[in-house]
Amino acid sequence: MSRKPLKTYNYLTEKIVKRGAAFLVLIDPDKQNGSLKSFTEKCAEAGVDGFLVGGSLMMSGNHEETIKEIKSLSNLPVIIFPGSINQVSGYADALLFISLISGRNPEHLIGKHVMSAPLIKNYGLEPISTGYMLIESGVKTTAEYISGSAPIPRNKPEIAAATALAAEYLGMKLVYLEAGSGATQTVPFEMVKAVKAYCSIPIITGGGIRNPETAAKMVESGAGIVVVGNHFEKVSDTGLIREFAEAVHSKEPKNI
Ligand code: 1GP
Repeated sequence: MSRKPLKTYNYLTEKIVKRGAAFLVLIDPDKQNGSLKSFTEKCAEAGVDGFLVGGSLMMSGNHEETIKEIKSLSNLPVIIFPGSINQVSGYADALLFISLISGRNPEHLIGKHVMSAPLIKNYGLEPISTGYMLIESGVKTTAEYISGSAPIPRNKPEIAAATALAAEYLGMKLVYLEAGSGATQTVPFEMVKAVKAYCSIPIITGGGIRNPETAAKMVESGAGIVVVGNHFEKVSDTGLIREFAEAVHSKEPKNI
């Protein structure tokens, strides 16, 4: 299988340039209680730019079947957000090749990558090199517990900025500021601003974003990609998803 290199990454950066930011919805195969078909269709209709699929654990959900089903229902890109090596699948468009740079656990900095790189190559999957930073959000998150790494304290934006700059200098393509799925507190806006002021690769952020106002403020603060997952597991009508998409898309589409 061969795909155009950086196709999905270029799609995302083009969204950032043309619409101000990109809006991704996270689908955790473990947390699918409603109809995936109807949810996927609602997202496509509401102006979502793509899907992240993954989770820290795989308790019951079928990761690959979920990817296949989303791909059969929409033309939007499906990007794997891997919680483990067995979430690598050739059916997706791309994969966030995440290195947990807020932590000091070598397995999550480079170990898992060595194991998964040949698989990614064999599948022809587009890896998007991503510096992944856990940000303290009030409670211990699954990612924090599983990875055995401490998050960046929320009152230390300068640590986040320096870490993001290191990611940029290492050649990473995105920097992910993560409060954790279902977090009670999102990544602080001040931290997003500090990272934006210091480094020039796009910022992706998520964790605990529950209303369009917060999503819009993330973009104003400098986020290029906003992710919502948990909130739509509870309420997911097309109108609400559209409000989020419009809040993230700070620029109107040009009718050329
Ligand atoms: C989690 O950033 C994502 O990895 C999304 O978080 O599920 O809280 O929206 P939520």
